Amino acid sequence: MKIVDATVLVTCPGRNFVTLRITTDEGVTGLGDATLNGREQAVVAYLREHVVPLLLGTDPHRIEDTWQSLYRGAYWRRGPVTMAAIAAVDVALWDIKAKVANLPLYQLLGGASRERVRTYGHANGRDIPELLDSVRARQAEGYQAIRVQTGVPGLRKVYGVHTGEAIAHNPTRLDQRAVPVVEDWDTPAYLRHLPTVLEAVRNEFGPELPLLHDAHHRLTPLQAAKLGKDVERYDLFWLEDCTPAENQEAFRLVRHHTTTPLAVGEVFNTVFDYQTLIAEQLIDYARSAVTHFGGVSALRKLFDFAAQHQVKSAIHGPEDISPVGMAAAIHLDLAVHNFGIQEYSGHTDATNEVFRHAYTFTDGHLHPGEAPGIGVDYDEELAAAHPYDPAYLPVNRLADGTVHDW
Ligand code: GCO
Ligand code: MG
Repeated sequence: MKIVDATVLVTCPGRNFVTLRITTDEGVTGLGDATLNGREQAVVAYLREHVVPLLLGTDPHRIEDTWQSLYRGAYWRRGPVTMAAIAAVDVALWDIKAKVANLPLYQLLGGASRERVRTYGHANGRDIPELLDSVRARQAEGYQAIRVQTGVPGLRKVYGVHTGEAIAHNPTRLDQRAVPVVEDWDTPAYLRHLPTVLEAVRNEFGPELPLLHDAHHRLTPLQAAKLGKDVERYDLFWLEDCTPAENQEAFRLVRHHTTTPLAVGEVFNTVFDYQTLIAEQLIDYARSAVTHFGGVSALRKLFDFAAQHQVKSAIHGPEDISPVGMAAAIHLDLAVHNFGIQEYSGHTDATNEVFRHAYTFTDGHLHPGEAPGIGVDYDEELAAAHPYDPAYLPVNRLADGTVHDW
């Protein structure tokens, strides 16, 4: 079998998604997600200019060899653009292999280790009453574990709290291109506020509901240690990205001061980003996306390493991972033994129409379905009705204007 075509598809049914479609000489197609939110076109160019020419004529069954030649052959290792491009190839090739075998992908990954995949959903509110309503809404949708984020008194707009303002267009620029939304930040105000939020949520919903919280890289290790300790009595399922994740050693200080479970990894793209964190058991959950980590092949190896150190999987699954990336994640979730939880927010109807998928969401749990491959079809005609729309992630600034981690 030979690869005869590899096409990069870009669509924006509500937000931008980049998809790689590989076709074989026998007419089998495979899909891979290559979406890197806010930097989409870098991956498009990387794939079109540097990867597609290398794929044509090669054997789609040689997934590991193709992965190694794209990784080692580039010489320039790692990085989100390279690893998102490799991920798209990897998942598209797994999709083809599983379709040829006429099996859902999870069967090739060792078969199901569980009946269904537990998820968590996102609840948020500008204030506590709005958050409590949002938790109720997620519960009504079936979610059995919920991430809680709120506004902070005195701040206009913070991460994870929706205000409807997604893309800002700059009226002073003639080309009207999107500019990043500016959010504001004050760590002491946040550290004072969050325990009161968790107190209110526990009072309302009781001790059993698994609760998660994302600090989104905004604390120093000492502040993160203090927060973890302060909120121990609220029994979080995890505290996510409590301090900038690049400095793995920083987690030693956090870990030594708190028993609040820690989750990290959505900005990582190789196992090397995790070496100290996992080997020293400084975290409890590894949170990378299939889409940003070099695909199913690489994430599977990460989770096998993590399993040796009691670290569980928690694949990153925000709305900016396409249904192709989600499907690949759900197959892996069903198969790996050390599964922890899957993040899942769903997608807009327009997105689900472009990416018709076999996976289902019932009672807070996902199942990848039994369709051969990853179980996603891409409707190119519908996709063409949603052209690329440039958008940035927000930028965070302190009261005096200093840029802070977002
Ligand atoms: C999460 C993440 C996302 C990221 C987003 C950036 O926990 O799901 O923090 O919300 O911010 O994926 O594109
Ligand atoms: Mg996060």
